[in-house]
Amino acid sequence: MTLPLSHPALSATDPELAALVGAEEQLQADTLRLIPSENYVSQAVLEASGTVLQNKYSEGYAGRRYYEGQQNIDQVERLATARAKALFGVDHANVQPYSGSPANLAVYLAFAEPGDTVMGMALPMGGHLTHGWGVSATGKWFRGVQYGVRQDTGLIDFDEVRDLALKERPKLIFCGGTALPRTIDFAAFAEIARESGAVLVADVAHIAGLIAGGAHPSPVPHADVISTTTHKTLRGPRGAMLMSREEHAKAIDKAVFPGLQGGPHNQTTAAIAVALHEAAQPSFRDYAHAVVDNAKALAEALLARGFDLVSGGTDNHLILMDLTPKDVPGKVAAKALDRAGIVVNYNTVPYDPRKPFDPSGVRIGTPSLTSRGLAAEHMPAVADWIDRGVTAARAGDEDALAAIRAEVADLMAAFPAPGLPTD
Ligand code: DSN
Repeated sequence: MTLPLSHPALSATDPELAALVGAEEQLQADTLRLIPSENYVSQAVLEASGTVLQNKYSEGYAGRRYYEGQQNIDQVERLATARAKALFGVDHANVQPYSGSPANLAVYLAFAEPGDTVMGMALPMGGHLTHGWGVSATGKWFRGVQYGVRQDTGLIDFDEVRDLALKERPKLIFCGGTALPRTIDFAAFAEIARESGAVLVADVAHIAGLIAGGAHPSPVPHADVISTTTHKTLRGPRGAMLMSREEHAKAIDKAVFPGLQGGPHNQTTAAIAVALHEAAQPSFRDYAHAVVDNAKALAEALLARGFDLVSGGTDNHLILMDLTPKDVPGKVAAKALDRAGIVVNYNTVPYDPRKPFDPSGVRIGTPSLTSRGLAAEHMPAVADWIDRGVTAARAGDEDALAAIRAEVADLMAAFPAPGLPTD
């Protein structure tokens, strides 16, 4: 289905750029987007993020700015902050971090000194770069020690985490990550952080929407600090938030501004406020539970087709597949699936013998397709396309990939994506 042309002012001023935006809209409409950290924002979030609020500088915090003319901006930020506090049940929220990595860097600035030991899950095990991984500033300026998952179960071994924490005495312990298909046991991490004298940081970027919708346990009251992006399952604009108990509020605010950032992106703050308002509605609870139901249904359908899933399945929105038994490298499969209109990302699996740029796995998730209204009954068809796509990747069968692409576009036409132009 061809989408109508949109963005008249942009088209008039810069047709070249407008054409690229139009092409991206068409791509997002036609394809099955399975990258677990992506989503479709609502039209309301999209509108809020494209407003004149971005014309305004507002270094500082509401009521304490370094520029005048904040009559409306202060209210926007207060609204976003109040909504974050109410939705997640926290004492304090800072909605200014530009994205997840700066948010996490602000946590280091608030609680640690360069050279201090910090602990997080190793990136190839499912952690995040900013949890002290070597190539990141957090691993260069701090001493990162890393835990993983057990090779036999794909699950975190809390005895190993405790032993490491008691031996290394890190200033910070990060829990959460980017490729974790299972429920995070915040209470277990909190106990270890208490025993070892560390600040516990729950990085819930991937699962913030599930937490808000009651489909994953909350890190409140276990974590000292909660870090999240706002654009994944939470379905807001690209941005981030830091939340904490009152005792840490000053340290966090000071670290974000003036410690790390200048003026907040007010148009993003506004769009975060809208997303938080949407996430507080009963329909968002349905959405969050549907994301998990769909992921479980998809995992079952993939297992039935002989796929090897890390940890044997999923509790959340995400599935990590090891394609070694299918005899196709993750990157080859991801690129073939892309040609078939199924957008995934290649990913390391725990104990991956291959390199991160050419790993054994593929990471998929259900936040986007659930936003379009696909339900558990559609997951066998999705698994079938993945299965046929991986088989075609192994065989180099471009005709089969093209056939899948047409079938995918056909189904997606029946499920219009939020925020994309309609007639
Ligand atoms: N890039 C994000 C993801 O895809 O999980 C993590 O920052």
